[in-house]
Amino acid sequence: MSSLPTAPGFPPLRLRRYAGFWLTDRTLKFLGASHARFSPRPTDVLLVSFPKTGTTWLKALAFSAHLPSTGADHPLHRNNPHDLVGFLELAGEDDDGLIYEGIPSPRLLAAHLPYSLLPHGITDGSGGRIVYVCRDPKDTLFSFWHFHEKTTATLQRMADDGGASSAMPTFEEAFELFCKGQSMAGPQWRHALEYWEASRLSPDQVLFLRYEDMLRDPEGSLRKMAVFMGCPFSPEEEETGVVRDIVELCSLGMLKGLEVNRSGRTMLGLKNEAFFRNGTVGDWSSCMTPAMAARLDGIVAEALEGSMLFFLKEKVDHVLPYAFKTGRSLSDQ
Ligand code: PAP
Repeated sequence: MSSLPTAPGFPPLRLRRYAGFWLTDRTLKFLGASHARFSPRPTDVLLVSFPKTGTTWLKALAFSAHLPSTGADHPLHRNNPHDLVGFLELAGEDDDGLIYEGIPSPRLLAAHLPYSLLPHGITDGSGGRIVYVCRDPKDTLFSFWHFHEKTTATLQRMADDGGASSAMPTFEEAFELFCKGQSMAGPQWRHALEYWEASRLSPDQVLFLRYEDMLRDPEGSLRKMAVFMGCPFSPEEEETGVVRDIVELCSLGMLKGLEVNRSGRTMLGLKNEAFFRNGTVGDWSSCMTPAMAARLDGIVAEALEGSMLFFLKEKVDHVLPYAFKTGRSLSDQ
């Protein structure tokens, strides 16, 4: 690890560049151990995202899709979604045994890891299915900015452990770092591109979702996820409104208002409330000038050129029939 290039990131943690991504020491330590300590199962479902792109919501929906009802005894009434679906890379460092081996099948797990750095057993086709969610990078950065403001003390502790500067950056400084890809698991566009390519090569193994589409059609997105995860809703469940009930229970307004999410803490000691804010599209415009937005869009467009991946789907619908002919593989980058 000590031989890898290091740089400050946003949030202000020391990051190291490995295999094209900027990663924290904690993630790098996990990578060293994970291949031997994680034993994938064909029934596993892994929820993957770049941070701040819809992870918490995806966890709540996927978890609920596996349960028969949304009544008062539903675990979301007493637990933050992050406490119900654990991150691979946060699995107990000191535990010598296999990671998450105690969870009965079908297991629901999560990761912020790039596709190319997942344990091999997951990506070689023998380790279950992956649901990936992506989000417009401008909104991702803006969401990160607010999360950072709400969790400064915890992030400072993490920064101290990692030897990084814990000084509060300005939004402009955070923007510069994000544009250079220097954020946890960044660059975001490379992260999304790997999963996009994997979803095109193996649509049965990787489902690629967009946060913006989920906001537009939460019920349709949930149905799609449930079919993909192997737990489609039955006609009886459809008739009794289970899909609508799950969407309601997992809505931002509902989760944000629950006592557990207003007061408790979750992984790494982070406040539950920090994971719930506005959940809208285009919020970035209150902090980013049009010139900044155009610059970030340009960086993303250049990185994705020829790949057929666009963060906003309207573009996909428009361009896909033509772009399909010019698909470029990740290995060309
Ligand atoms: P994480 O990667 O640290 O887990 P993640 O959940 O991916 O964070 O991102 C948080 C964003 O999801 C927040 O977006 P915002 O800052 O733009 O508002 C948060 O509000 C949003 N979010 C959390 N829960 C939900 C939900 N149930 N429905 C819609 N959006 C949600």
